[in-house]
Amino acid sequence: MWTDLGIDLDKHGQLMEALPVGFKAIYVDPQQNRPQNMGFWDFVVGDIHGIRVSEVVKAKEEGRMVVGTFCLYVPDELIVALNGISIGLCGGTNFSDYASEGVLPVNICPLIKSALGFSLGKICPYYLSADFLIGETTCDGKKKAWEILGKDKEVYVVELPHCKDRPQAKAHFIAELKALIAKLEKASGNKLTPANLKAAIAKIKEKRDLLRRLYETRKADPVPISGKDALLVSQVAFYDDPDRQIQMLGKLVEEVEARVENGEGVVERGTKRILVSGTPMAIPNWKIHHIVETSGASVVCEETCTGTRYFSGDVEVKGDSLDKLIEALANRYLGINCACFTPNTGREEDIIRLAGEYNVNGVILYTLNNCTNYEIEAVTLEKKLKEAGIPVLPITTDYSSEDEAQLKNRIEAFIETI
Ligand code: BJ8
Repeated sequence: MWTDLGIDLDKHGQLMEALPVGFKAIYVDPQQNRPQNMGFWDFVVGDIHGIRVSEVVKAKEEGRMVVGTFCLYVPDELIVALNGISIGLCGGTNFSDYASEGVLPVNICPLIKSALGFSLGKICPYYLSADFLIGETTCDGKKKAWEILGKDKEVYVVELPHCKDRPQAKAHFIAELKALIAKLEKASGNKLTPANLKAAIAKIKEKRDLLRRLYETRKADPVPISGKDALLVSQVAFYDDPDRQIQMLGKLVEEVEARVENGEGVVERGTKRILVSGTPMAIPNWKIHHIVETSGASVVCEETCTGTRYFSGDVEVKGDSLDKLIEALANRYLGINCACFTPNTGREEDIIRLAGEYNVNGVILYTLNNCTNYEIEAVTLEKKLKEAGIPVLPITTDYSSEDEAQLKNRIEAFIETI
């Protein structure tokens, strides 16, 4: 299978050796009393390029469309409705950076560098399996990255309106969704109908509802699941089969809800509670959560695209026609508060609301190096959070381990003061 996919066997082998070692050191060894059902997610990491890749390859052989995506603004519902498979391809490690050297400037966001490295370096079987990629016009780095990736594999770009509160923004986004639908119909050989779209909306809602229930349990003190485990659940949801996710998430949620009822936690009651807000944390980026949770505090919520932004807001269906359903999709997706929009005051409101709901002691504003949009918002957010009486620590970092000791000092000092 690897040879057919064209994988770089050497580099891929190195990655497969390194990942379990890192996972054991971060997830298995330091954590106590994890929910039993996390065993599934441990297995998924151990088998990261195993069963799921075989499933995707088999589905492709059976004629199903496989699409790689990089952003929450690409609606999974459309791909699922057309019997396609959607795989999130954002990169969360600097392992692959060597492969994007020379095609990207040094000072670029690590997420983009990583994703391009995995793709161009032929290390990611999901990328190699994809029929095509769907990019989007969110940040400048991504926009230009599509031009580079496009030389290796077809990239279809969805153009997002950047002033999303304007009335014409919705019309523009709907037109973009319709163009995307035409592309997906052609690639899949299937036709979007009100029936298959409604079924896909219901399936994705079921997955989001379970993630929402999981997050609800994190409002409890003691918290029944670590931030690291909750983050892993969200990271895997981006590429695993939605039906399997619904089944396994259902079991996990029942277990952690029972823990809340019994007052059982992974840490002692009264442990300091942290909300992390900012750029997404693609697998295997566990850096900040690991530092926080080995410094005497718990991450109880993430206002990120690998956190609340992933599941908040429902597709409110108000009619049976395809047009009404597409409009409902546009409404839900334009409600996501990413820093690539201007203005983006909804994010500020979200963080302050979440800080209250999760009863946090402090907020870490997390930004990946060279992510201008989130870095600029962090300056304003720091002031707003302080005005609201919420302790805040801004952190800008990348995927390397070089600054870990320094970050640990800063985070420990922050936790002591809150
Ligand atoms: S909706 S956060 S997934 S764009 S970190 S690549 S913004 S320079 S990932 Fe994102 Fe969609 Fe927004 Fe979410 Fe650019 Fe920043 Fe890098 Fe980023």
